[in-house]
Parts: sequence; structure tokens; C-alpha cells
Amino acid sequence: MCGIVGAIADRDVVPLLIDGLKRLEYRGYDSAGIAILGDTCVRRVRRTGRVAEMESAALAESFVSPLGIGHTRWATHGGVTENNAHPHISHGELALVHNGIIENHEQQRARLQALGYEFESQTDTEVVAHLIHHYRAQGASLLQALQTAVRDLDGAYAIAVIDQRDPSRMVAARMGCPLLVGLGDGENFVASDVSAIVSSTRRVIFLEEGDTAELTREGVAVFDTDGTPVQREEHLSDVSLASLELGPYRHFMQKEIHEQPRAIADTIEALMGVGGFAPELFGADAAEVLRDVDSVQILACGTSYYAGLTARYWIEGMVGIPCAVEVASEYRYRTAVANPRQLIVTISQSGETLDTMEALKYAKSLGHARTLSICNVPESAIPRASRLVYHTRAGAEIGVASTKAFTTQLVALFTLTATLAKLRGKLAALQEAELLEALRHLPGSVQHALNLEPQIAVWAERFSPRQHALFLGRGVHYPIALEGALKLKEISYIHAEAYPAGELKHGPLALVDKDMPVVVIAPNDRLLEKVKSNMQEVRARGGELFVFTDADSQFGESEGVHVIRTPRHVGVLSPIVHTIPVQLLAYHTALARGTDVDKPRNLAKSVTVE
Ligand code: HGA
Repeated sequence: MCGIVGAIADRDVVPLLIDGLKRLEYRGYDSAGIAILGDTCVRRVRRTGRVAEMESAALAESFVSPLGIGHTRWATHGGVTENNAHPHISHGELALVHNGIIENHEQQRARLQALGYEFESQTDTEVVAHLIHHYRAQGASLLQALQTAVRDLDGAYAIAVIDQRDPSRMVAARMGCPLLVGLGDGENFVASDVSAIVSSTRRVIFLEEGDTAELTREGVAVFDTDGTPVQREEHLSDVSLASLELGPYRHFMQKEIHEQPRAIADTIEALMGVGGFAPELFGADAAEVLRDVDSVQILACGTSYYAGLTARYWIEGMVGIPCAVEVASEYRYRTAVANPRQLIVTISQSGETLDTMEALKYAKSLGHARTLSICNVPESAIPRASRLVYHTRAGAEIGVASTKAFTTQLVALFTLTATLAKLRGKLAALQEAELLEALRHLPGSVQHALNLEPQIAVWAERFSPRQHALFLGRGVHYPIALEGALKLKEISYIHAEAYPAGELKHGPLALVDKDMPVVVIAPNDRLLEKVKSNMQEVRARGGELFVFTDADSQFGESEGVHVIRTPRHVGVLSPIVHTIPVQLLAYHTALARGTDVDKPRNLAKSVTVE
């Protein structure tokens, strides 16, 4: 959330900043702004809304500079106004962009006001600009002022700062929010993620917690929390420009839905390479970590949490050990019972989800040493803090509503399940071969589900005028109903709730009438007959049913019962295949309602604030 980009070069960096902000816009789109050096004071342009609007203003005002910073905002403190948009400026001299939340901002604001500083925004961020200015005024260099100022802060931040009086450098700091440095040839960059700078460089350094950095055209110096110079490893990013482009698609979400066969194939490539469910897929010492695990605790948020809920059915069913799944923001603030033999699994697309990271830190503080991260960005904070890692190879996910990240997380969790089962002697060789075969065919089954798109688009037309919808599933398909409801809420703004189908009669059935569409995930598994009874309960109250099933389920359309079938039942992997229709339903309903599919209101990707 919130995107930061900064550049120092021998050329005009404004086009780089604007291009970078466009690529970071998925992280926040309440407002956008850039600040550059001027003749006597820092120049700034900010606009609420999209980067494109800010770009026009920057062009109109002839913004040109070899040094600058930019920001796309997802507001946490202070409304969506131009005054609250970043960069924030102190005394016309110092400009700052910030991702995160300064928890003690009120206290710092009072302190700075007593020192004579005037505030023009309601943000928590503005205190940081004035604090750095305050220490500069006492004679500190820009870097020293930043390093002193961050000691006064509680909370989370990624920060980049420029100062009119020191035109040859930019400084940056990181604590709790992602920030990387890009290394160019005679030019250097900072960014929230590599997509912002990939057209200029692929050489990156990931700043660590508490790091500060000083960038000049010629070089970059990094310092740890104590201010001691440190060497951080340089990485070569493999993010391709093509993966960040829309190509022939209308939306990134559409592109990412259609990329799922390839994303799944890439995610299982290593597994197919070793030809079996080998612990090494999760890290060098995974056999030792996983062997005598006696239970699993999954921690995640949002869509990743639903991936975890799905995995619970697999793990308890196939491995025979208890598996609990908890929303990370709840786990981190309760008194959890430590169990050294428990495996802690965190799931996060970005690897920077703050709640999940904090939950992991909390688990480790309780003594949990067996930690595994399932993540789509290998160099990010959560995998780096975990002992084992499974890298989902979904590729860059730009659409705010997660799609290919979810299905590849499911693949990773299924691989974990089978690996744990094998380690415990619960997976015979024949069964292992069958599961590998099923996974090998999964991209094809997902493609078949994608081919249902035209039929689903017709359903979406009927959904688009509705205000509410229910999603039902049972067993391992209940989390897919939850995911379907979440997708619909996120991008079409239709109020949707999911229930285990058997729960309907205990309350939610009261909501059902002819205006309530009810989506049912009803593949041909052992609960199908039960689900059919639950569907009858809906029909008897006049509810209209939209049923996703598979060709083996043997039930047809009738008055008020619409059916779309995937070609065949794919057994234990069925939840993955049945995710595709609910994604497509949400996508096409949003299209029909004319909402902004990739940038739904009030949301942003990579949730790096609490
Ligand atoms: N707290 C700052 C930055 C918000 C942020 O990082 N969002 O992800 C603000 O509200 O402007």
C-alpha cells in the first residue's frame, strides 16, 4: 500500500517518476504527487485521483529535474484531499514521501508545534518531514537528520527524502514497510517494489528493517539501525517488463485469471522436476523441520486466509494432524499457546503483508522455530523471516483482487499436504503417483474452466442489478464459496456472504427470497447429495440458484435453477478448478456494473499497514 519511487540521475527523472508511479498505482490510488528540486525551493505537484491527472499537471508546469521523489497514496490518516497527498514539505526546503503509519504522530505533532512548526495536512506523515527539518536546522546532515528523526518514531515506515539545500543526494529509511534501492549506471533509485524502476535497472538491494540509505548519482551507502555502514546483498530481479504490461487484455484481473494455467504449471515445475513430494522443495533443511511436526497453524489475511481454510481440509484429511487457520491480525494480538512441534505457515502474495509479518514475529517470539512461508515474491520480508519457503510462481499480480496468487497458493498448500503425508508414511507410492498425475493435468482442467467464460458472462448480466448475493459450499468447497463472495464484494460492490450450505437453515435462510441470487459450488463429491437438499431449501423459498458443478454431478437446469458445468470432477484438486468460475463471475459482474475492476474503491494491494 502506498507506492514510493525516487531517482537521482544525470538526466530529467520526472518521466521516470511518473512511469514508476503508474506501475505502483495498484498499491494506492487516492492521490499521487511528485516533488523535485526547484531554483530556490522544492517544487511539488499533487492531485487526488489517478497518476494520469497528476501527470498532466506536472507537464503543464514544466517539471524537469535530475532529482525527485513520487508517491501514490492509500490514505490511512486524513481524508483523500490534495493537502493530505504526499510529498509533504517542510519550510519549502525538504520534501518527503512515506508508506506506513506513524503511531506517535500526535505526540510528535504537539512537540513540533511547540517548536513553531505549522501543519498543513491531517496526515501522520507530515511530522516526519518537520522532524527531519528540525534536526537539519540544528546542523545535522540530511542523513544524520533522518537517522535521528526515525529514532523519535513509533510505527511503520518506508521514507524517501530530498532537500533543496543538498541537491546531490536523496536519503531513505525502512521499518516495517518495503523499500528497495535500484542501482543504475551513474543513477540510483528507491522504490516500494521493483516494477517502478525495472525500465531503468534490474540491480536491486532490499533494505532491511531499521536500515537507512544515502543515494548519490555515483553510489549508495546503507546503514543499519545503529547507523553503522553495512553491505547488503545485490540481487538481479527477474521481473520482466512484459509481465507488467496489459497486453491484449482489458484489465490486469482478466489477464491474471487467464494466466492461471501457466502460473500453476510454473508453480509445480520444481515438483515435477524432482518427480515427487520431496521436503527439499521447501528448503534445504525441510526434512528435519517437517518430519515430526505434530500440528499446523496457518496465518494469513483475506484471500490467502481462504487458501489456508481450504488447506485445513486437505491437511487433516490426508496427513491426520490438527490444522488451525487464523486471520493474522487476530492471532498477533491474542495469547496463543506455543507448541514447538507445530508448523507455522504464513501465506502472503506480496510477502510484505504487515499483519501476517507481525503474526509470524509473534509466533517466533513464543518459541515457534518451524516456520514456512508461501509467497509470490521470494525476496520479500516474510520469506526472509521464515525458515522454509515455497515460492509460488504466479508472476507479478497487479489486479487488486487476487486471482492467480490464490490458485498457486492452493497448489503450494496441496504440495505441502502431500509432502507431510509422505513423511508420516500416509502416502503410498501409487497414491503419490496419482496425485502427481492429477497435478500435471491441473493446468488443463483450469483451462477447461476458463473456457466457460461466455456462459458465466451471461450469468453476470443477471447479477449486475442485484444488491446482495449468497454463496454456498460444503466441505473443501466452502472456502471457495467464501472466496467467490469476497471477489464479488471487492470488485462489483455487491454485498455477498458465503455460508457452509448446511448452515443456511440456522439463520441466513431468512434472507432468501426471489431477489436473492444464491451461488452454489456443488461438484460431484461425497457431500453433493447434502448440498442438493440445501438447494431445495433455497428453491422452496423462491431463491434463484446459480450452480457451479461438474459433468459427473447428474443434475440439470429447472425453473430457477441455472447450472454451469466444468468438464469433469478432478477429485481432491476440485477446489482449485472451482475457483475459476467464481473469479469469472465477479469479473464479468463488475464489468457489467462499470466499476474499476483493477482498482476497486477503498482498497489497494500489498497491505503494508495494520
Ligand atoms: N499514513 C500515510 C501513508 C499511508 C500508507 O502508507 N498507506 O498504505 C497517509 O495516510 O498518508
